[in-house]
Amino acid sequence: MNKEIGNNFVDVDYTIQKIAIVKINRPEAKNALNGEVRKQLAQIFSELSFNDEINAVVLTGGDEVFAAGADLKEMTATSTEMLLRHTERYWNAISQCPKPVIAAVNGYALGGGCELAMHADIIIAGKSAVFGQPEIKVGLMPGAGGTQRLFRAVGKFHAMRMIMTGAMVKAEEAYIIGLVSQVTEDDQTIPTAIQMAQSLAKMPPIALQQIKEVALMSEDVPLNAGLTLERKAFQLLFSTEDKNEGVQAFIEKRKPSYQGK
Ligand code: CO8
Repeated sequence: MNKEIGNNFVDVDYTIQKIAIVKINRPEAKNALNGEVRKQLAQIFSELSFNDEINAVVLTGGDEVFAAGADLKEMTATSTEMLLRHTERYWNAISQCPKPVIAAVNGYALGGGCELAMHADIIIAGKSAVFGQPEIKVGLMPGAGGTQRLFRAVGKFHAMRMIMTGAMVKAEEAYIIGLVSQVTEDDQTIPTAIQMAQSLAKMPPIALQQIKEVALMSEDVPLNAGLTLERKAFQLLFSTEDKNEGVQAFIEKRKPSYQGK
């Protein structure tokens, strides 16, 4: 089943069991993230967050380009108008998706596009992928996590170079500095992400969601608080049927079958 929303700027493919492939589809503007694209992404991720049939999500812009940033042709608003757009609500719908999200990036992931990729948990980059925060070149600055998530992902000196100079970073370098998880041939980017999503979809979903929640929280809390959160989540998993199934399957030397309970 292929589900299309609104002006079809974002497609969702549900044909593979347990996973959703979310594809930005605005090639004429290099998948630039205009308000409508962001709204549709938010709607889709909100739906996926509650969809019990889906255990993992692939987010992509297709084979040629991930997203060339916010739509520069929509940048004529005043500060007040920008504030009233409350675009953080759109981004929150993605960052708060409790399921694993894998970004499959070919071509440009610039500005808001790079920030969008960084909303994912894992980034698979084709060799053509180019990451950057070029907002400075148009008199702006990152506005959806570029000064925060990028800084945490790659550290101060790589982040500052990218944010302050607008330097573009190709896939291989992005891998070296820790901005992507894996580099593939371009024609393997989406298949690799799908394969990874399929293997994640077979994992115990409650454990995966706890890992995601606790690991992302580590960026915001002191070590001791984070360790306590981790311990509590770890203990919680002892009440899941999936934990019993996983351990029992190991002992019986068979493959586990997880039910998300
Ligand atoms: N916004 C609007 N349209 C765009 C954008 C964009 N960001 N990027 C490309 N396009 C359009 C072009 O205008 C062009 O349209 P047309 O055919 O009508 O002239 C079409 O896409 C094709 O683009 P190019 O001809 O420029 O293609 P090239 O292959 O020559 O170059 C580039 C591709 C390098 C991606 C180039 O288009 C470019 O530099 N784009 C702008 C990149 C940029 O500066 N991004 C940052 C934007 S600011 C930002 O993201 C702030 C984030 C803040 C919060 C997040 C909100 C989402």
